Amino acid sequence: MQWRYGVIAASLFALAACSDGPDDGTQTWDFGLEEIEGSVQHEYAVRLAELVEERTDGEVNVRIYPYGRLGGLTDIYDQVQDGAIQLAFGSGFLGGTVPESQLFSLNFILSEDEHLNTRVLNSNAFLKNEDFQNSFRDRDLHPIAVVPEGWQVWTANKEIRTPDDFSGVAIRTMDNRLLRETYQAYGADPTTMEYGEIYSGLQLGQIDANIQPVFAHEEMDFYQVQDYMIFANQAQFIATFMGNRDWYDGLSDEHREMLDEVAAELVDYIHEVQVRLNEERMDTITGDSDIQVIELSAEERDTFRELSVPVRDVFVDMTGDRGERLLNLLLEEIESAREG
Ligand code: 6CS
Repeated sequence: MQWRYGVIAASLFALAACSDGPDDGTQTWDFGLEEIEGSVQHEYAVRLAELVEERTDGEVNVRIYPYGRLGGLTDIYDQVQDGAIQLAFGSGFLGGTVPESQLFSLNFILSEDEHLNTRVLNSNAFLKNEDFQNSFRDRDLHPIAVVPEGWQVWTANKEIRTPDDFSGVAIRTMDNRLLRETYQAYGADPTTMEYGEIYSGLQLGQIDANIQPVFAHEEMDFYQVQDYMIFANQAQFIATFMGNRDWYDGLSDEHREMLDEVAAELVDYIHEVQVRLNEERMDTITGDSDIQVIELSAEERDTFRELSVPVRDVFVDMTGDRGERLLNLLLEEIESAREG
């Protein structure tokens, strides 16, 4: 069944309750997701809510808003920046708000080991790095954790193994310049489109191809209108779990430490969840369709890797010295984790 997003105005008004609770000392933290129920972000939010409620003896209640309840993707970011909600996930569309977050859109900068990548991204050396923190904090946000959700997998209606195969293919990317430049370098015609519009975009032929982690291809039904799934392991889908900066800074020490602790505990938890969800959904896709699955060879991947390297300069042009330091830091931390 086709799924579409829609703004439910009532839920925006419901946010009037915000973080201040009734007179009994309880609080509600509103948490906006970029994904629907059943997704990796939803699993994360549900577990976070359970742990927060448990550790505060019910004093804090986390209210979850799956994708579509707060409007489109950039509406979610606007609301957490303004403090209308307290917590949110931000991924590819966040590039317009936090340009440095496009670091996570660069291709071929991570290792092949997803768990290693997850750990590096949440290490003190990276997550607590001043440049990383300030790239969010300068935009009224505070990054609490980084959540990789699985490899970004291409789908199309034709076999894609080389840049020539991408010629004339209108591929939908999330809305950031890094991704557009990357897919242009690969020879495709990148087109930006809101998450909730992709299914109809594919069905109506406005776009020919798509990029998502497996679980999203399945839960949004995208695979039903595509013939090929191509694994290039060029990038992982990465979201940042973030809070409104002033709200985070204004939390009691007890609540702030508890939130940081819970987020740290969820690093390994959500890694296992995303691996399981992506495997299960892949079984659903292959069991339910005759989609052709392609895994690029090392040589085929190398061709795309070479084309992706100059796009790193685009990232540096857009984000200056801070972006360059962050890119170098991530490359170094991945390399030393690989060697260690
Ligand atoms: O492609 C997108 O727009 C969305 N995909 C996922 C898997 N999560 C949120 C993101 O906005």
